[in-house]
Amino acid sequence: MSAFIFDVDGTLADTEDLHREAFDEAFAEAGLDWHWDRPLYKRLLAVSGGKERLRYFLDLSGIDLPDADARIADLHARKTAIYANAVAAGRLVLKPGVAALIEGAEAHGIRLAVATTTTRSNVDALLLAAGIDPGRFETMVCGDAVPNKKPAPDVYLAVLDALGLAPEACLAFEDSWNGLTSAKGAGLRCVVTPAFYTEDEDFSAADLVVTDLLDADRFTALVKPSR
Ligand code: XBP
Ligand code: MG
Repeated sequence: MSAFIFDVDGTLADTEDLHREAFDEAFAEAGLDWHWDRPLYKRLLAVSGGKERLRYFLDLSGIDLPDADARIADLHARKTAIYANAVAAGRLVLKPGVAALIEGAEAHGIRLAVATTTTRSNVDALLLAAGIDPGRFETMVCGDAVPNKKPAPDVYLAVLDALGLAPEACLAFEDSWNGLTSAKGAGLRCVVTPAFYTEDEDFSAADLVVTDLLDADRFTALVKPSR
């Protein structure tokens, strides 16, 4: 038995600029004059998790937001809705090779899972917009389901536990240093396809760094050596 465990943002699709736009729209709707441009967002991406990223922004900017926990939760909920609507409207496409890799894995009997920091509804919106039934992934561990987000290994350890598999039987797919570090902390082998915001990060710990996920056989062979 073997499994592929997929990160979502930056790996299944290059999503982060749409997350950034959704944050900005939520700020504007709430009457806040905050603007997250690309250089700032790149810096903020050091912190995974949208709510945690918002808090990091407040700390960096020296903003003392009254009732911060509740305001962050409200802003993030609105941002999530804005993002999911944009995804459902077709604003994103899967990265090259992703759909065929999912098909190829299933054809080889390789089990599918998701290990992500993002919110579950964002994952469903992305897969459904791409015509992929989320139910094809037998396990999804998302967002707040674990106490510590990437680069902590918690999310991958939770997926391995749910699958009942040892890390040696699985292959993780990531796009960022945070994600790679999380996967490696759980003892997994990891393929990295860098994304728009992560291409200059340190991937020296990766087992393989590729520009795309085309040629599914290259990856299935890593968990299913041909006899
Ligand atoms: C990426 C993240 C997320 C997204 C935004 O997760 O760190 O926080 O940027 O999504 P991954 P939320 O690469 O692990 O998929 O606002 O829902 O957190
Ligand atoms: Mg990612």
